Amino acid sequence: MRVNDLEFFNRLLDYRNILYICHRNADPDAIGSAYTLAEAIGGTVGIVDDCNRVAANVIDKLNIPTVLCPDPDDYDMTVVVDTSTRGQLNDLKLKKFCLIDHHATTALLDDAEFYIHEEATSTIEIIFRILNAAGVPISPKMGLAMITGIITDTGHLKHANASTFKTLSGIMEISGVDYFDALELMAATPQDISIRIAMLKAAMRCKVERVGDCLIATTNVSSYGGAAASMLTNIGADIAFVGSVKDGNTVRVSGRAKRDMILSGVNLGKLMEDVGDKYNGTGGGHSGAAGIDAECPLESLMSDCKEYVRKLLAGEAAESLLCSEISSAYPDKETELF
Ligand SMILES: [Mn+2]
Repeated sequence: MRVNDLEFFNRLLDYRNILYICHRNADPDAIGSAYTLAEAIGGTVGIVDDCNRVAANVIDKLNIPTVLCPDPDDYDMTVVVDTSTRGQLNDLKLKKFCLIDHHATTALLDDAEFYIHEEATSTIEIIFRILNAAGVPISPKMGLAMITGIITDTGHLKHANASTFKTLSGIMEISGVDYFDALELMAATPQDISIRIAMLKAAMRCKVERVGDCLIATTNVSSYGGAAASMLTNIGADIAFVGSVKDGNTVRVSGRAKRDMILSGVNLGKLMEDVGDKYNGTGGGHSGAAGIDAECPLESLMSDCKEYVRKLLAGEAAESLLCSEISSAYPDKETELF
């Protein structure tokens, strides 16, 4: 059931022991959302496996207490934050849960006790509204975590809209945090040599296909697929798909598309959802940044993604695939949602 901002807050007050769970490879939007709610209402920040580099740095610098691989059975209520598929929670068994999310599509609404789901440039933006509605003060630590989440989810504000800036300004006013302090916190994020190696390998293995004026780049890496796909669109690809073989039989494809592609009708979130369905996998995300996890040969998944784009560009796509909303096309562009 969709609830309004204040109702979301008030309902959570009924529970004593709440788990706020972030998607795997948690980013600052997920961590900031979970932490802010935990500070405002009480509860535990849970991480399903790992955090990305910037989020790990935020947790470290702000001393945010987190629990790794929590069991939802140990809590009265689980709040799923910034997450649109069960796959992003590593298929964690959820007992009673509610959801707060800003991704274009989400597969979790039906089973949620209650939820707020709407497109915004970050989940933090929705959380800020909730705190305002409930009259909860924002501490400097909460403010820093929130601002970091907004900056990363908007690709360093490249994809920010009027509401993003209003939220940022509100957070700074209420928490007293300087924008500079948030930038400092992020600048302290250590550069990891393994990411740089992955980017170079992705570039070496890259194949390019031209369809009309569109360049589709495909490659594979064992990790940092999302960052590799972003890199390929930054160096010239219009659309990039990066495959990774995960543990066991699971494979993952991360996709990124340039803004022009989205304006001409490409919606990677929908593409990943449709291709994921075919393989009983989980796919989804934003129009410009999305991913799939499935148990199937990586080659088939990659070639289906490419084939889907070819058809889309040839005008065979249904109207429903067209993306009209550009504002939340890349919330996680600079981080690695998938
Ligand atoms: Mn997000």
